[in-house]
Amino acid sequence: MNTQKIEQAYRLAQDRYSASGVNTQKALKALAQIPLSLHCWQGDDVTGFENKGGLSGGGIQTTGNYPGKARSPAELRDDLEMAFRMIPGHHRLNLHALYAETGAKAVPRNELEPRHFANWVEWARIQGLGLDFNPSCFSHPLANGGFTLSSRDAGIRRFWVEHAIACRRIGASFGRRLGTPCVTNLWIPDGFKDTPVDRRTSRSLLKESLDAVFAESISEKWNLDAVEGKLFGIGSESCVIGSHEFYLGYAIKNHKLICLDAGHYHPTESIADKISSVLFFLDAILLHVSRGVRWDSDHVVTLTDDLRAIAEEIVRSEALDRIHIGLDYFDASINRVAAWVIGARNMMKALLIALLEPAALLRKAEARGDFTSRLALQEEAKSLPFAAVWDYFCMIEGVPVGDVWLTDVRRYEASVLSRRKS
Ligand code: RNT
Ligand code: ZN
Repeated sequence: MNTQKIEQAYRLAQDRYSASGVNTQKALKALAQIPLSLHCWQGDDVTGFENKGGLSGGGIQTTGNYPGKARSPAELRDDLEMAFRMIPGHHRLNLHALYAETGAKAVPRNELEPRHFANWVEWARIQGLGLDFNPSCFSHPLANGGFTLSSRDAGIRRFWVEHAIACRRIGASFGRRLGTPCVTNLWIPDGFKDTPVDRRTSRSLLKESLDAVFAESISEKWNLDAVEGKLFGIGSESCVIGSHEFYLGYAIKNHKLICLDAGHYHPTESIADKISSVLFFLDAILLHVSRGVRWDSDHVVTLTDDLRAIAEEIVRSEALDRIHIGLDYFDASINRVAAWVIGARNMMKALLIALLEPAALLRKAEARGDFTSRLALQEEAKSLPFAAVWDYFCMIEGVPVGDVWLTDVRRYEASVLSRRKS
């Protein structure tokens, strides 16, 4: 697209917004400073590089076999670089323990060390990316029974406790090396397919395990611990041990971050409404922005009302520095680089729309109890020319404007992805 036209359209939009009391320059400045944590696992369907066989039971499922998935850390990093070139702003990368590079030697997950992520850290440093981290308590023989940290088997519990301890240390090493705290998020698949009779024992085992995981004090300057609950999963339909209430309670009592995953609640329950509540009781939160579709919690993020509501609450919170925004979805049925780009651009777009909200007018109307004006203004705001501001943002950030990025990704697909034989 023609640079001058993008600029012209932006100037017109700027005037239009300023008539509603909105400063577009200020919005763009704020947007450029909001990092997203891009999840590495969209690039290879949560496979990792431990064993060639792919997911080996327990907890996570992807569907689809679109060609071209990354088969090695180097390929995954190439794909990520490609994706980051299409996403405006300055972001982070979210790694899972599964993505360790242990060379020829297999290293059990409870023995992982910072050195197994040395290449990732070096690459992140060069790319100017902060790193976030996750223990991988799934896709493993010891997760096959459906229980990890809450297993009735003390040996299995011990293994996963040691893994999570190792991960906190690895997270801290990322933080120290890159000079920005790593959010290390703990999610486990534990739960019952059918109705349990003793939820309490499982939950007390989980609590005990968590206490052991977090016993070592690690500076929050380098590592921030988050815990992620869920309503149900495949194979844990009837009861998830680490439920929302369990972890919210744990996080408040133990000074942890709660991770709110958009796909982990009842279908009409939105995490947007939770943000302003939990921020009273926690220093910081982690979001897993995702899109639930029926029973799946992890579709590619699209620009839905739900996403917009999440972005609005992030912006309205005036606590942007306490909200860590991670993406969490995986679709193996479409081009994986495109999936990253679509979801991340949508998150940024939703944040921009939220930053362009005629906030002062809306707040005034609400404060005086004028809900008619509030509704009228909210609806009118939906057709304000945010697209011109978005195009301009992409342009000044040096990323493709409009759907041009797809041409670039297709080219990459033809020259790189489609040559990968699995
Ligand atoms: C699973 C959780 C979890 C995972 C990633 C891979 O339901 O959402 O966050 O998606 O850790
Ligand atoms: Zn999640």
